Amino acid sequence: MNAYIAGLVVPLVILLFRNSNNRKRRGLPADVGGDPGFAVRNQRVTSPITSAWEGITTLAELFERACREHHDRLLLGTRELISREMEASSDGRSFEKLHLGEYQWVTYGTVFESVSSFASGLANIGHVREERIAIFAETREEWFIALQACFRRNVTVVTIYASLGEEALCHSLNETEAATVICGRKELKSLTNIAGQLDSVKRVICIDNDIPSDASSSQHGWTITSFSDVEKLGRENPVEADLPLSADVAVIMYTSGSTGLPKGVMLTHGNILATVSAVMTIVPNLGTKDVYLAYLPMAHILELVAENLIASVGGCIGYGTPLTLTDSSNKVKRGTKGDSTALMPTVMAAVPAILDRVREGVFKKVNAKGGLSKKLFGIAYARRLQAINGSWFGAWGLEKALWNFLVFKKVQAVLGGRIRFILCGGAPLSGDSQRFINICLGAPIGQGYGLTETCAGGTFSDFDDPSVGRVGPPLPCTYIKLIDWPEGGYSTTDTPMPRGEIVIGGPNVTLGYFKNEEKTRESYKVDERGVRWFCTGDIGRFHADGCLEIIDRKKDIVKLQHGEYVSLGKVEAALLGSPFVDNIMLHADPFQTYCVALVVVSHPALDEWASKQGIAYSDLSELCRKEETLKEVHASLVKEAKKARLEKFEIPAKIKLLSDPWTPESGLVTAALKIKREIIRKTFQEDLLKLYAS
Ligand SMILES: *[C@@H]1O[C@H](CO)[C@@H](O)[C@H](O)[C@H]1NC(C)=O
Ligand SMILES: *[C@@H]1O[C@H](CO)[C@@H](O)[C@H](O)[C@H]1NC(C)=O
Ligand SMILES: *[C@@H]1O[C@H](CO)[C@@H](O)[C@H](O)[C@H]1NC(C)=O
Ligand SMILES: CC(=O)N[C@H]1CO[C@H](CO)[C@@H](O)[C@@H]1O
Repeated sequence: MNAYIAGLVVPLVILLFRNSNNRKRRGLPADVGGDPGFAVRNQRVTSPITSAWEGITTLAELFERACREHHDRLLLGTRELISREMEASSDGRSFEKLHLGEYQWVTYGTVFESVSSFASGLANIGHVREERIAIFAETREEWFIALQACFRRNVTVVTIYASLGEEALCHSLNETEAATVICGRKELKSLTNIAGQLDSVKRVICIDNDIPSDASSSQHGWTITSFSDVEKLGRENPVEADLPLSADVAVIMYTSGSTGLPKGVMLTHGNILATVSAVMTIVPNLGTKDVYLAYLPMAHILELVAENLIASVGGCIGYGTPLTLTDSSNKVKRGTKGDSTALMPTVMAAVPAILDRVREGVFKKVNAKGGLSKKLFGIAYARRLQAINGSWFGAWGLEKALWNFLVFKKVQAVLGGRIRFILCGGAPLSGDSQRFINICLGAPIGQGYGLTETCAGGTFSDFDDPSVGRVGPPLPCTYIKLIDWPEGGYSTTDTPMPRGEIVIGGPNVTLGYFKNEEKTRESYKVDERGVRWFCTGDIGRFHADGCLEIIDRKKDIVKLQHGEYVSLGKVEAALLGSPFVDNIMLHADPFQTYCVALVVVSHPALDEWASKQGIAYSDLSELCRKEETLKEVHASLVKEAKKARLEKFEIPAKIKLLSDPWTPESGLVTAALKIKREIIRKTFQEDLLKLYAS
């Protein structure tokens, strides 16, 4: 074939592919009951699926079946701890570094024995099945075993984030009257601190064997047993399983909401099974060859679903932590392996904040190297971006192999080099980060949209969909409906796409909030056909191919004094593009005519600017107070706002610069790093008032 013909044919093929790709319908209109609106279902199913396995209706049955089928395969792996060391940094503070060894594996058969023994042990130590068990621990092997053991005894598990504050911890234990708490040594300390306020807790099971003596004091009113002792007790005195039904509540999951005390969402076995079944149909060829790196909190619905999914198909789960994820992670002893290089996973789950961090880290490294490697990376990245833009066709072929070999192999090695799929959820992922993962890791991202209230079920993007910024068609277990929201100016008759509040229906929609009927009635509805619907408060629009895009959030829209609507989330997303901004919260007061913003500055960017300007400063907070800094950052925000074509009233007229980052520990952002508006507003109340007064 001569070059001329090739020059004609190749674009033609691409064009055809592009069109077929664009035309591929992923979601179809659905006939549903309830409030009128624009409803869509997944093209794979005619009505929502409830289970992908015949005769399986609960997670307990699913796990038992998998253990029978994959008896001798490896299921759970944990790294051996070789040593803990303290390392001093240059400023005199010392940090703990871990030296971790290889993964030590146990088979499905062995895990099933542990689960059965632990379940029997629970009965032996006096836990009756009507009582609830709270698991308050970091993601680890024992978490999974305890969860499955509770399922086998039809005990409802209360899940609590290990990073949750004491007030919220007390509230969730108290509200659910948890009788037994399973925790690690570190969490035991928080528990001991609030022991006086816990009336219901009778037993504590500590996962670590070295139980601190002050925790076992009899005055706390609880008995304390180690995890291994409970298992041993059960092995010696086996008790029959007491299996649940599909409609029984498997988990009460406390979500670290952005406002007030956390709410417990009741998830039935049927709910979680529906989501697990649906996600299974989305990830291509999921099976016994897959290795999953588990490090997100198990108290997050995404992780809970992912681990149950992997364990149902015969894959293996290796445990890690966010602080030991890669060779260069904070807690990894220099010269030793991070979790991902030790495990070499094929599948990972991630929240956008983590992928953003990976992306920044890689770009920083490339920039620091400079010279030829930077140039080569730039060329390779641009070529790949062009190739996959709009067509997954460009994702394959010789050129990809070449660039992978020359440039991206090193990036892929950071996560072990074998990643073939990334599940992403918890918050919208930026188009840039999605592209980065597509290109540098050469792996598709399944981006999910869902809430704990819908058991993470909502939408999920198809692996062969190359577009960015969208969250895919409805999962095969859900209907997604848009309904008009006139006050916000969104309607299902809008052109070019129908827009409205997102309402999710189907078997994955949970029973509601535990002991909170009022809130449940506010957000959940059952239609005349018996389908449950959850009103998300998110605003979305449907593309022609049936894929959803999240465009706004109801609560985050404020009407200014002159009647203009400001969508806080939209504006923040645009302003985050400024290099000076690490985090930002826009504040709009309905009694004012303009917005203001709190800006957490990015230290490196500001530092670079200051040294270029020759501005001397002793600490960052001093630099943040300087008039010229304020001017520079504001100008940068205005630039970003113009780029995003924001209206004048949407641009913060005044800003306050903050030097301390917002972290989950400070309580200002959720564990998934979403900002907690109410809390931030309260914390910086005076600063906000001053901004309006000045
Ligand atoms: C499981 O436990 C719940 C709550 O204690 C109970 O209502 C339900 O009947 C139990 N299910 C079975 C199958 O016994
Ligand atoms: C816990 O519950 C008890 C009664 O059940 C109540 O007296 C106490 O105030 C509650 N504590 C908290 C912190 O909610
Ligand atoms: C990707 O495609 C879109 C439209 O198809 C175009 O507007 C955009 O400039 C392209 N980007 C790159 C980097 O090629
Ligand atoms: C628990 C629950 O909400 N179950 C419902 C799931 O959806 C089906 C129909 O899609 C209903 O019949 C169930 O009642």
